[in-house]
Amino acid sequence: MSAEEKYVPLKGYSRLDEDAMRGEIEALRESLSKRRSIRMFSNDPVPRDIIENAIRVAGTAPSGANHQPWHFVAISDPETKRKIREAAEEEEREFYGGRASEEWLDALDPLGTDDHKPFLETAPWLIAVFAQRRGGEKNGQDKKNYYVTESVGLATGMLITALHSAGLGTLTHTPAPMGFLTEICGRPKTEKPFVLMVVGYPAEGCQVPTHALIKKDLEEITTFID
Ligand code: IYR
Repeated sequence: MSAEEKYVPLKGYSRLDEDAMRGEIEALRESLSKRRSIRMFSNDPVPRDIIENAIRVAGTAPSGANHQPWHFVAISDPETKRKIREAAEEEEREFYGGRASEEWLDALDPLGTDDHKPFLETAPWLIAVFAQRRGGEKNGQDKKNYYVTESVGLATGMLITALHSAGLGTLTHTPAPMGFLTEICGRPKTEKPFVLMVVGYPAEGCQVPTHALIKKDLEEITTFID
């Protein structure tokens, strides 16, 4: 690639004045501070184009060598959701019934979670996120991918942010192990299930654990060296 082809001017960037910067960040902080992981979903449908655009947002995430090592499987089909619920609950029965350490179960106690996952069928959408160990900047390539976990984590964070901005509730669900998703979603074995996002409107009377309201403040999470 010639030096002229290698770069293009940065487009669409405009510098904000400092008050506008403060306003934008405050508005985003205010909005995202209301985001909660929810486990009580309404079965009201969510139009597919909203899910598509949220995934487009996720697809803008930065990634190692721009290989975009992710694949999203968006599921609204009731039969597939039922299969996922069954497989997830089977894993969770083992998890809660002995596989998890006492320490882990103690940490989960304030969340009140158990092996029942009805939301996997109630919620209108499940989005299974897969991480690709190999790929490239274009589909069909077979190059090594880099910083796969970091990249897919960033894309998932942006997906959650996009869904929240549309007024949707999410749950970041990680039944372990998640191998069953590979088969149910028809993905290649070279991809690793990364997370299962549950997406929809909060149910009427939806409750969230008090524990999840505890947020560390700036001084606890930050060191400035300035
Ligand atoms: N996957 C289980 C257990 C679980 C683990 C963590 I770490 C959580 O933050 C929440 C749940 C479940 O979904 O119940």
